[in-house]
Amino acid sequence: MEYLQIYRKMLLIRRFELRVAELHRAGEVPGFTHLYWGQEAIAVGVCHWLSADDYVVSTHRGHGHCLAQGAEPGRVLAEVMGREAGDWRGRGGAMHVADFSCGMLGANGIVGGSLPISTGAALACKLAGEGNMAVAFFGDGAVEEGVFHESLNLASLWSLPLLFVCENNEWAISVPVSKRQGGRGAAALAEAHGIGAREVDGNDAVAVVEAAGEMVERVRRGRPGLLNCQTIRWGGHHSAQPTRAYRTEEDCANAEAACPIARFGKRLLAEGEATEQQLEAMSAEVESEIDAAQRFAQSSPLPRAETVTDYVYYEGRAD
Ligand SMILES: Cc1ncc(C[n+]2csc(CCOP(=O)(O)OP(=O)(O)O)c2C)c(N)n1
Repeated sequence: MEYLQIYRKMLLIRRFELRVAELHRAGEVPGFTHLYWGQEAIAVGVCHWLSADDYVVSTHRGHGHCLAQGAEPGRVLAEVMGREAGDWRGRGGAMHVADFSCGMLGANGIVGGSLPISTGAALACKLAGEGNMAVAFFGDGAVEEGVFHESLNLASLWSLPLLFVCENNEWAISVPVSKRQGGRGAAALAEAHGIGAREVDGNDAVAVVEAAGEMVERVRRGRPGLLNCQTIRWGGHHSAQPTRAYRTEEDCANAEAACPIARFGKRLLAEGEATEQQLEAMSAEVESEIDAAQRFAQSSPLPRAETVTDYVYYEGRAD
């Protein structure tokens, strides 16, 4: 039953992203947006162990983390579409989706930006002493930044309740990881800082759930951890980028063949956890949830031009 809920959430993220891509092509999403499709098992598998009292900090590819942590699809879509009903009244857009009510502190346009923010959030958790924790999602590109080491060092030194989750999808824009990193990757670097790490197949939902469960347990006991999730980026770096310019047909086909949802669905059927009819019914249900989210977002106005700087700059003083 739990696995069915996990499958449903992965499907929700996939359908959400497919709809965002459609809306982007129709000119309804300002700028461009980085889609999370193909990586759903990671966000859902990790957030499965969190509550709204924990903190999640995300990347530029953040819609999936938001939905996995329990944000309302209509509000997330409204923000992506720049509408007033979004959490930041449409001023933040796709790269700043967030929902503080469920502990989702936000997506982030700065590569590696989730690392220091989550370190601060984890320090706050430790000082509060209430057993909550923080999670930093980041891509393999962030591993090449100095802030990765600074954050690992502080987490280790101060025994912070912080789980680092590297989503190694092989690419940073158009450069493969093999042309950017000389070492043995994020897990080996974490271990050098005294942080326990695990490698996991990020396209295998069950493996992610199990590995994340173990890690979350140790993190809540005050021992930071790192999960290095191997996955494959599905599309272009963002919704408007053609991939064929730098990826081979074979690489793109491999990515789609590794689909975590198809793989999980097959497993649920094989193990008798679900029937074809159940999965079909769930798929229809999720599709109507996305339709409702779109109606909600589209019924909300775009900000009026004269209000464009409202809520952007702080105008008062706290004291
Ligand atoms: C500090 C910083 N440097 C560079 C960029 C430009 N940039 C945006 S996304 C990206 C690649 C990120 O790759 P990765 O962290 O692996 O995440 P992925 O896009 O693969 O999910 C880069 C270099 C940025 N936004 N911030």
